[in-house]
Amino acid sequence: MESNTQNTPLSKQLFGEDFIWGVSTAAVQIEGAFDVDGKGESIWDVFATKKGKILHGHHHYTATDFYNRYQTDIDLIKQLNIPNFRFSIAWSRILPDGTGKVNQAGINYYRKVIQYCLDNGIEPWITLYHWDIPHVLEAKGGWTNRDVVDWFSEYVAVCADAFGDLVKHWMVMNEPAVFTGAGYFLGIHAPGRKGIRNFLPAIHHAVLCMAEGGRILRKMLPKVEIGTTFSCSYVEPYSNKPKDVAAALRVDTLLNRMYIEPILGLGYPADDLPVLKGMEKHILPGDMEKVKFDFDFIGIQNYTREIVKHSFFTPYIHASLVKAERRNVPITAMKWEVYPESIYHILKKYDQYPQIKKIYLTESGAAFKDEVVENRVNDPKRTEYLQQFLQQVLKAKNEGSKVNGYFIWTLTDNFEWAEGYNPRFGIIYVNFETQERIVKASGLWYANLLR
Ligand code: GCO
Repeated sequence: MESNTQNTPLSKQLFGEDFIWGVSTAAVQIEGAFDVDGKGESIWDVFATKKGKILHGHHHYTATDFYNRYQTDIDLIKQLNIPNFRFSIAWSRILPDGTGKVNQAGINYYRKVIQYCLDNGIEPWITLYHWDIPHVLEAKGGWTNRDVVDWFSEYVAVCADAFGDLVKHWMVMNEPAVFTGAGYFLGIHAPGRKGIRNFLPAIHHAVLCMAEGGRILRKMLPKVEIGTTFSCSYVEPYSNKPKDVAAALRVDTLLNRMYIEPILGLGYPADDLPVLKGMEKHILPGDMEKVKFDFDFIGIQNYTREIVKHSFFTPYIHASLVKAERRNVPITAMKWEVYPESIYHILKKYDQYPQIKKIYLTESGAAFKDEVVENRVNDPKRTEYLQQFLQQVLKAKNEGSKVNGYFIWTLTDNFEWAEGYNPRFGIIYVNFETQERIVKASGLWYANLLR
């Protein structure tokens, strides 16, 4: 039965006492300080030096200077009444050479951040891998080299040991579909590799690492809550023509099923996405057992929906996305369709997997052009998007969804990967010249909701 929550004003009580409210960030996008205190090079540090890879020649070398300003930003989180803060650890701060020598300064830094959260009554949520493998490991093949399972396992164990006394919520990985797809197939994100030859092994190794990372955390920290996060988009066919419907199924499999199903013990969905059959040569005996892990929660991240049609000329997938701009629908600064209903459908889909115990929405947000007027930023489109999105979450929750948490992407405007600094996703505005922060109207709205 569909419940009608569309017209109920939002309040946090409607989501229940134990619903988790938070905000999300990622190391590369905010920290800056890319070469200080013993940090090694990450793939993004190298990618940013390559001409034409990042729009306007932007780079993340300073970003929002969170490395030095973490206290200011955590103070702001507190001011906005946000009880949970999700951030990632930069592998190359902890293990500058990828493996081996541990950089104590890196550990000390994150312990200070974590302790400052705790001192302010904010619960830290750690993501172990948000797309920044050390460059030395990429030089040995990175995610395409099966040794990454050993490298990653070592890194996870070092972090569990370093932060396990303080941190109760862990996410092994952020959006494997994006870092393998954009980084190892399309070449538009670091490390900039292309082709199916790189993509297929990267997928399998990322899935192995997610499960292995989960096992290491559970063994070393039996009491903490362990999850991992996936990017999801609601996929619909452009028309009812069988070819478009079949194309939509392939894209849905690629975007929404390929990484989670092996983890849940269902194997790779190669029947619905035949190109995955090419992965067989990377799967060793026993691997399909190793890719399973019983996560305490699954993190879901959703920004939009995709409309798909058959495309004879697109290799492997024979499908293409019908761009939102061409569909005459409202779009964000990323040119993504504004479609908050997407999350309702996504939740319905993931609720159907009995293996999933709990879902947190670990990212959701929207980039719009912001303007500072008299030291204020009025961003009604963002607030409206976030409200409508939450209405859809509530609707699903009232219908029995396993969703029990929501983290806004993101705290401050930041480095949006290959798009540089132009798309602003923050609920806090950043002047990148002066590093001044201004809480946007959307930030005040969130603070009010969480009061
Ligand atoms: C993600 C990305 C974020 C992006 C956001 C907007 O996890 O999806 O990690 O880093 O900034 O998705 O594109």
